Amino acid sequence: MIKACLFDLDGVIVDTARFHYIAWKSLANELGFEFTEKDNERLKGVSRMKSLDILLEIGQLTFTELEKEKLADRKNKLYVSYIEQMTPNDTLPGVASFLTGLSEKGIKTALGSASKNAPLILERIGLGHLFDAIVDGNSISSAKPDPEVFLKGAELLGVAPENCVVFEDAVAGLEAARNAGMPCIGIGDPEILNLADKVIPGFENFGVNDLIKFYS
Ligand code: B16
Ligand code: MG
Repeated sequence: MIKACLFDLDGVIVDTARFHYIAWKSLANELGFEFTEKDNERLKGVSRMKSLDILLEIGQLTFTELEKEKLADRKNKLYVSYIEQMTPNDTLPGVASFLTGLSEKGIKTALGSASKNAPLILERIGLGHLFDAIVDGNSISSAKPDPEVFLKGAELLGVAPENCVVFEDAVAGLEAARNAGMPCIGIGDPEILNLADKVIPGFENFGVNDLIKFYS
């Protein structure tokens, strides 16, 4: 029985992956190497510092921890300048009505994101009030695929992991859901997200009744 839904942010509620991509690409270019959209797939759902490590591995460059902090900060400033321009229109189709539908059925909701910028994004798109709990990169110590982000969300909602459903667009996020013992639905490509119970393209043609039916 579903009592709560936990949502990843980037790639599920909003499409901020393209902003991450152009900000990381700009840093890579400054450092003198190319960074492709295919390379960017490896960064989805991964923390900021882990993302930088992957980027530097692609560029075959090594830096001290202090230099890496500065590089990550540079990328983040550029990324924030993009997300500051976001409006409620940047919410992915069907998301707002799906969240409202859950609340009407008494199903609780939590955000489970790796992003430290989650509060700013929620403020820009105006959806913060539709979440009963928020867990993001500021409140966790272990990144996905560690289950901490989702276990913390379930705990804040007072719901057992097996009664939660996670919505995720990244493999690391689905692994985190599985590690938390939670059912999960992938948003995106079924071939990549094969750990999920079901994969949907988004919430445009998937309502709360479809969710309840799928897990009954
Ligand atoms: P920030 P999610 C993740 O968000 C992104 O998918 C990932 O690409 C990013 O590196 C990570 O947040 C950290 O983001 O730099 O804003 O703290 O998909 O878990 O909502
Ligand atoms: Mg994501």
